[in-house]
Amino acid sequence: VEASIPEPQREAWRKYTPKPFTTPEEFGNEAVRHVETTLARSLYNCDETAAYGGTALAFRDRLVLDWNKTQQNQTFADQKRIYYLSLEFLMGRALDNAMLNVGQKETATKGLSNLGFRIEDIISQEHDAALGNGGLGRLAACFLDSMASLNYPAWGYGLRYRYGIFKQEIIDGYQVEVPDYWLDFNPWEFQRHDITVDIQFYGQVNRWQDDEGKQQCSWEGGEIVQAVAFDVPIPGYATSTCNNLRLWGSKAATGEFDFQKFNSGEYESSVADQQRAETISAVLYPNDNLERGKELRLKQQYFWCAASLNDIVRRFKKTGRSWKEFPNQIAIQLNDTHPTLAIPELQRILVDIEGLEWDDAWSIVQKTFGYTNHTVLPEALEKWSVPLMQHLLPRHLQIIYDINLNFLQFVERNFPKDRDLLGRVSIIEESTPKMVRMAYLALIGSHKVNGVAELHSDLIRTTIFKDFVKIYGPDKFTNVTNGITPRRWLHQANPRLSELIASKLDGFGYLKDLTLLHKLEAFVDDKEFRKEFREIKYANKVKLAKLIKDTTGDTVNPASLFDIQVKRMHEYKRQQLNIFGVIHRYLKIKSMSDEEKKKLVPRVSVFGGKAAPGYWMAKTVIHLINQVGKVVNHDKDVGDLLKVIFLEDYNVSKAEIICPASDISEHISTAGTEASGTSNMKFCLNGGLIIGTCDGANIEITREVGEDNIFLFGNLAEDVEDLRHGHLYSHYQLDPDLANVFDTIQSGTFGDAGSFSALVNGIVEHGDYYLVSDDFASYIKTQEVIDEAYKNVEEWTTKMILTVSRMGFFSSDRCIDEYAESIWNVEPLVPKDEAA
Ligand code: OX2
Repeated sequence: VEASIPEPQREAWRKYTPKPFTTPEEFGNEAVRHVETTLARSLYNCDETAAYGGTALAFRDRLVLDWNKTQQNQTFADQKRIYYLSLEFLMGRALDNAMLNVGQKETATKGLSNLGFRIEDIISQEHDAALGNGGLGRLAACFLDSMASLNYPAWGYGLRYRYGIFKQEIIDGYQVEVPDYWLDFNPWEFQRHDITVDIQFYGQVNRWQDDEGKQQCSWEGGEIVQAVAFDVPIPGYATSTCNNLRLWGSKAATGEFDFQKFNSGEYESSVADQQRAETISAVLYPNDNLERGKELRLKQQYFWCAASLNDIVRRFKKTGRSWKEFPNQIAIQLNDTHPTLAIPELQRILVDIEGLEWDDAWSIVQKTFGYTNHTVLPEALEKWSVPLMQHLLPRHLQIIYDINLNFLQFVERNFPKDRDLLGRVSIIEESTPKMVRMAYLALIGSHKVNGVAELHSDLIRTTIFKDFVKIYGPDKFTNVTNGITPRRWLHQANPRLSELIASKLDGFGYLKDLTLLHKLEAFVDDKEFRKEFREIKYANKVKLAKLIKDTTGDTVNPASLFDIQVKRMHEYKRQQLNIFGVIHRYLKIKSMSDEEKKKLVPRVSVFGGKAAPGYWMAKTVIHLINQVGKVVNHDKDVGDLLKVIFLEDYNVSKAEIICPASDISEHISTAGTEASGTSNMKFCLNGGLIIGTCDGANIEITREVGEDNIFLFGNLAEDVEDLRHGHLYSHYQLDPDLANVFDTIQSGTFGDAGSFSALVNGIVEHGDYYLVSDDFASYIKTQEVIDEAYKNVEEWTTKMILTVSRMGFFSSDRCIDEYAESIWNVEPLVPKDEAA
């Protein structure tokens, strides 16, 4: 109260308050002022970097005004809020998104042009915010955009990594990792020097009885690290709602402890403490769908969960409500199991610090949390060793054991005759060492568990969480099929298509209700529309061809069929199947007559994606793709008929160029392994067709676009287990075309055969876990169907248009409304001046 301007002076404040720019001149004023004052650069020293800085700061000012207002409104309204906890937010660039969301891109384009700059050049100065690995982190970013656009009161909580996902360079055909230091100029964050939380690690637990004979616990000693808040504004599209993403950075605590050290002359060791504390938020772990049990990772997880919960609880306590209202005010969503420690942490706060009874606290905890599972791959399911947890978080381990005890007693009461069940569902795995199963803890501590596509949600109910469906009943489990934000993935990435659609649909309303796209079907026979649609696709391919030229030096013909697979490199995603198919095509071309060649559709096979630095097999596949490219791209017999491109350093801003430029994209995981996939949606939304397996969201995409508009192949998830079993217990006959591909690799055509022997042997001798050999023939056949279909330009155009018009379901807006309704029980808070 004391910190606010007194009533009589508020009129003056309102008069002085900055007004948002609306004309190119006003924008120019702001941008130049920032270049000259904030950045201290002059007319004679303003390059594109400085112009980016001025532009970003001008837009930041705009966002901040909305942001302040939104936060104030949300505090006054005092209704239920969403807290989305994610270790990854793969945001990409912010400027273009900010300009489009506040509806001032044209203003800035003109203003910059007056100053002699092209807006594309300015936008591309920005460093990607790459605080994520792949789909999981990008999903979190799309959700932030949707929550703000739909006016949900929501905050994201994450870590402020100093180094995001590494930059990938390809040197001599091999991946080389380069650190991604992205913070030297980041105008989008605000350090909140006043918002810090002390986070404790190690130490021991003391138990005693208080005067009333009640058991008390306290966690003492150990070391303290300070969490500092950095806030990032998240503007909604066509609304003044601007939400907050709070990222925690780590610092040494500035308590007495350090001060003493410092004064007693231990300068060096206190600096060392500082550095040790800062390593907690130093680097994003570069693994996608893989957990490696590193102590520093567990420290990151606790650091971030504890800081976020402290913040959430502090805000709740200011409202003066009683604890049992906590779940009516707060929904916390766990993005995979990475934030699971938030569950025992909230229980600890409520019981040890706030003095609630265990059962009352536990009921609050369960009602507050929801857990989203993103994978069934065993190597990605998090487990932490009990001794490690005992050492780092002794009180939390006790709490986990107590949660487990109560849970197992509950199970025993309800299923008294099933002894094996207790061992199977225990949070503690009885191995050496014992392990804490984080997915079970997340599930038990939440009121809802969801998968991310229908097949995936069915799979978790029937495989990894089968016993829990029996224990809790089916209602605890639900599905929310993933989605993507059409603002970034259509409007921003493909402005011409977005414009064309708006011209047919009476404006851009469809960007806020993507189901309106269905109205495009009425134009499927409109000649002019079809022609423009094709021209746009072609222009996007020209743009990608330029990116390929600039980064690899290779020339590709935009009239070719562009066949694209971009995603993290992983055996389950089967880039190896794709490159074996490419080799097969190469061999076929080599054996063709000139007459036969004339009938062939020229193809460009584009790959992109990072391999985890320690994932040797994934790196081998990158190497093979590059080696195949070297041979094929310079083979005179082949010419334009086939080009093989590996685009280095695939990231969000490259995806914005790539997704609009595909004819076909590949989503070819072994059935049952890809929980959803989200790039499949991005490609379709931009008029690209899909070759894919019956996996993840491909199945629902098929349901929406119709079987005629997608190219499916391969075995079904239900048959995978038997097929694997078959490989292990009998010798199988390799498809002759695949055998031929392997012979070619082994003959040294693509360089040292030895480099690729593990890849080939994994399939030929070691059980072919990902069923490449089982799906190869149908993959090749389907690629031939695609070649034929592509020759028929008219039919292909129809498929493209129908696909786009049927993608309405896959907006992340639809997903967020589903979460809000079925999991969070939260309503939007529409800004006053926007209420209908
Ligand atoms: C990914 C899944 O692999 C992908 O299928 C899904 O689309 C994405 O999450 C968003 O739900 N790490 N990354 C994922 O899961 C995990 C674990």
